[in-house]
Amino acid sequence: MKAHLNGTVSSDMLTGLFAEKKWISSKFLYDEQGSQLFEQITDLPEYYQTRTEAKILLENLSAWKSVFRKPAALIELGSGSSKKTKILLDHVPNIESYIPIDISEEFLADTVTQLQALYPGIHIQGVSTDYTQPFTLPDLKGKKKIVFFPGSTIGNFEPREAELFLENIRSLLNPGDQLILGVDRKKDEAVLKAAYDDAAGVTAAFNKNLLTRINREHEAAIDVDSFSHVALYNPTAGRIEMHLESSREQVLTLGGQTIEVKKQERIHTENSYKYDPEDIIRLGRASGFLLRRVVSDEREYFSVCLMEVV
Ligand code: AVJ
Repeated sequence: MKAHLNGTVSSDMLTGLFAEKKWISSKFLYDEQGSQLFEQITDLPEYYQTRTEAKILLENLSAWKSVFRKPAALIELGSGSSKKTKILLDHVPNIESYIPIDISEEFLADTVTQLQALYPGIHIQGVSTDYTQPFTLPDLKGKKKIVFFPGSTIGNFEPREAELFLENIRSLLNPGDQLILGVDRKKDEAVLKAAYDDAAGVTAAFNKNLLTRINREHEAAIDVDSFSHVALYNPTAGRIEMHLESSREQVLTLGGQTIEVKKQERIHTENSYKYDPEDIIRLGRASGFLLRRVVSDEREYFSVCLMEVV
């Protein structure tokens, strides 16, 4: 039984629930509630990623200044509220244009208005698109391009997808253009696990919100409390995995179709790959970038990588 072959259940979100190994794509974590929960995650004591990256950006201004030695355009993938970008906009001269790219059109328009008022000297032009799909940039008049992809978002791609994605970004650039890429490093398993299974249960709520979303958008009646949040480190793959584990045997009803779930069966909901410099070198080689510099915090929990188009 294939969900998408049947007129009643045709959503991308549900396809994986009919598979042998059940899964839901992590891109569905970010509805309004999920985006708010993710914002809360970034403030958790266990979730070191966001504050570590911000600290790296703020404490290594000379590195970013040298990237913008010549006037250039800054292009951000998945800009959101552009919180981290403000560190660059505030301290780095020579950013002539800023192109925030985000899927949420409304949110992007608000951000552009606010930023333009804050930075009247920078030409700001938002592009509302799903940047994981091929897209085009506005005409930047031959200006040097610097792509900013912070937040370790690259970790949500499968390794092969990450290569194809960066190859696609590479196709928008010219030799000498650069990529500033934020990645979460491989590290002690306990540190990683705590970051994805916090004491306050915010990450658990973020994960379970997927089921709440399915209930709302597909008139399902999944008992959300019968699933628990599982976060584990898969050392072979070098990734954190999130799953939803059923505490009992049950049958889910979705748009007239049923799905049997065994006791302790898991639905795989996210992979978050961790990258060490050697992994970044490999990723760059496969996609047309040379790793020029790795800037990290003192514990080497997180790295901001400077990569150049070859
Ligand atoms: C937004 C993909 C970087 O993988 O760390 C946080 C998402 N998932 N807690 C990450 C997430 C669970 C986050 N990224």
